[in-house]
Amino acid sequence: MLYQIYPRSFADANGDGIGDLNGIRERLDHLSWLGVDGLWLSPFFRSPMHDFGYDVSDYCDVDPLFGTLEDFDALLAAAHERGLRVVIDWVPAHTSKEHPWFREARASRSNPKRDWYVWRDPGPSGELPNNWTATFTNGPAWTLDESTGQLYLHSFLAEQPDLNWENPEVVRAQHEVLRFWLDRGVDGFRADVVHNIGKDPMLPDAPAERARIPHSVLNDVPSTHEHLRELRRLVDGYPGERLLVGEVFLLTSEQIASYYGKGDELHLAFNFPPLFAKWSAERWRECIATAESLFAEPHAWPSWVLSNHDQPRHRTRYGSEARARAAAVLLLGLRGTPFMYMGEELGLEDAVVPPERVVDPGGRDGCRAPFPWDASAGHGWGPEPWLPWPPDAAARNLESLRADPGSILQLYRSLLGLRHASPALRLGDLELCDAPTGVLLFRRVHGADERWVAINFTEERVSVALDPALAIQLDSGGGPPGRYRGRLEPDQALLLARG
Ligand code: TEU
Ligand code: CA
Repeated sequence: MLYQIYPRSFADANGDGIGDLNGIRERLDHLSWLGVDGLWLSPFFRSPMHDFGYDVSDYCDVDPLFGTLEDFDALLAAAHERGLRVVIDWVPAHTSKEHPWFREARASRSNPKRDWYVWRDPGPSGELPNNWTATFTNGPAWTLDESTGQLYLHSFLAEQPDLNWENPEVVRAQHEVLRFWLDRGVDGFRADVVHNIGKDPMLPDAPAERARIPHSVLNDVPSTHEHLRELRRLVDGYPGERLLVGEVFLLTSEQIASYYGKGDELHLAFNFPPLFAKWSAERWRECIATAESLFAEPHAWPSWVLSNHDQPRHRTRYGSEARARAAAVLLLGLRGTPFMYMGEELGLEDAVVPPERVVDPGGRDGCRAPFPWDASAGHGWGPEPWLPWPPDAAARNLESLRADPGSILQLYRSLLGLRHASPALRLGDLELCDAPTGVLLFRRVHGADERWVAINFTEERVSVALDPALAIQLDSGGGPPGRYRGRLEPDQALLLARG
């Protein structure tokens, strides 16, 4: 289980209202107590913050808002002391407009770094090179650089020019970035929109029916796979286990699966279709069957994610705490590597952000609300944090939920403990089993260890016959372990074992 931290919103050590690296270090006990295996930190690098750190102006330094390199080293050491892995974000496909590489590139057409980015001449009447659209604005993915008279490509904001990975110097420079952090001791990288590093050299128009879809979601070319094989060799060349998990933001699981190569590209790729699946047994059954067929060993391994810093939280999407609790059993019962997003363990909903406080160009502020640590007015933060609190923070905060044995927080902790102790849950095969409409039932087996997960996605009580030798180990609804009574309550999930 990897736990995603969005540094701005986790914990603020110096009291400026913005989370920082020292804040994370001071709160590591929470993560050890919860039972996660490692952290993934969203970007904390130098950045003008047009995309809140996904616009990097120096890959090898910490933004002063978050601290210093020494603070990072201290965080890494403290995490490792507790046996927690640390995976950091790496944004290979674009830099900030303020990165020295781009400043040089735009200085003149003949600058040696010109070709580190993607430039084209406008047509005679200012026509654009193609119909690609940028994420967030849905405007053109091209912006004119007035002083040199050429257009540069940006799959995201105009402040985020795309790098040209066709240029071997760019590849070398990005490899150096990875070495810098691997040498410092990080356990791996979450590679941001990594499918977007390669580009079709012809830069062809997107098909007319897809012209309005941001091009970053369509870009899927062979050259990227060559780059990934090199990156995999680089990462695997380091001692210990280092992880390369890629954000492959493409439309289908089939496309995503191809980024594992033959076991020689990404170790893991986020499988996003389930993140967009609605609360439905039938839909989830399909997602699991697809993952079982596509992310098969030895070359691949599934990953599961319900929430992150880009999408409305699943507690908000699914619409109730009962469902969020059942979803926790689902997430931690599946075969593969689960990811959870900070605050998921509190059952946080998205904050309601009034228009005057919206700051993200993609409108993703709601899921980035600060983490409430305690019941006090400041919830463990000094002054007002950079975004409003999630709903109900007076009751829904770490301190209050720790004191409540029936809370969703305690449910997550129990589940993580059970998963750690069970080879079937961590490593076992998964078998989808027949179940009544609206119910998802699967079995996990590893050697003599066997677990069952049963989830009722409906609003009705449903009778489900199970092997009488099975007993409840954990009930998402908070009921006691022990005898299974032949039925599931609405939105209830059970973890069962031979008892
Ligand atoms: O996200 C990639 C991406 O495609 C999403 O931005 C998605 O299109 C959007 O969130 C839909 O709401 C990654 C990062 O996770 C995101 O935070 C960055 O903004 C983006 O890349 C650019 O680096
Ligand atoms: Ca701070």
